Amino acid sequence: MATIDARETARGLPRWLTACALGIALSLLTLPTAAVEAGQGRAHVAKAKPKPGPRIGLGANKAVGGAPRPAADSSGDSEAGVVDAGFENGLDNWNTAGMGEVLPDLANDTVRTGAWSGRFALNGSQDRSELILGGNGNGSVNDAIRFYEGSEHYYAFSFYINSMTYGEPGAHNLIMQLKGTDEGSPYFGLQLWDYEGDDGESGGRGLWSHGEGMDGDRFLSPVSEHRWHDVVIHFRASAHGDGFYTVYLNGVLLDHRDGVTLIPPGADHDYIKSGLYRNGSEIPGNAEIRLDAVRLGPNLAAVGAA
Ligand SMILES: [Ca+2]
Repeated sequence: MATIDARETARGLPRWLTACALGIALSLLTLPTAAVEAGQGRAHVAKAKPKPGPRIGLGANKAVGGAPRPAADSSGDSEAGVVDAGFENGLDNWNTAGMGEVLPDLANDTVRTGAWSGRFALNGSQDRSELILGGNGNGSVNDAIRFYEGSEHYYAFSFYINSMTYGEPGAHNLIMQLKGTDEGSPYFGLQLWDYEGDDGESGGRGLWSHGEGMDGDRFLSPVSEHRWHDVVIHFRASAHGDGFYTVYLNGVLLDHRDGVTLIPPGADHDYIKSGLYRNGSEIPGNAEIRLDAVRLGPNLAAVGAA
């Protein structure tokens, strides 16, 4: 990673100039306080106000700023703005609004962090078993975490394929989506497909992209069953082409696009859905995944992926 070394930038300057610059900087730093004390310069006070943080609905999330942490998941929990949805306290930091036919449950036989993971299982022609990020585990969507224009975050999760009926063109099989508040398809989604590709050779069985913001259905990587895969998504939401995303799989850069729209037309904001979303009548059969180590935060370290 490229880092800027402050010593390097100062090295070429004469010592008096460095001292002079430091003096000016110090006086600028103290200026607003002095002006306030003298009863002048209200404009300085207004300018000095901290900028509001990104608009995510963290207010009611119990895990923000110091939740009980699983032993194996020890970094970053105390950092402000980190949401830990790793299934250690039931469905804490999730809600079940719009979950589909099957309520996800908890399992402790296969976990990525702590003692529990989330289990999402469908059979027959069942369509959906999903959770929305944000909330206290009940059916209210009020505490869903919302991503408005310019919201930039890191979202990490791990998934484990226990059994899978894979999707194909005409049959969605999404495990994660940035869903808009419109009625249409998400502009960002990750799905499990088994498809040879339109040209018969550019596809495969594994992880595929989905949605307008990702340039449609594209094969991203094979993913083996019966092992954990760690995903990190760095994204900035935008309704008008000012967004970006970067997807890492097991620590390797998988996909990146700049200048993309991730909030669909007609939507006010995005939210995160995770689990299984498929067209069950097109691809009937058993499908079961586990999710764990789900975290939303402002940087890689905060989501435990540094
Ligand atoms: Ca866990």
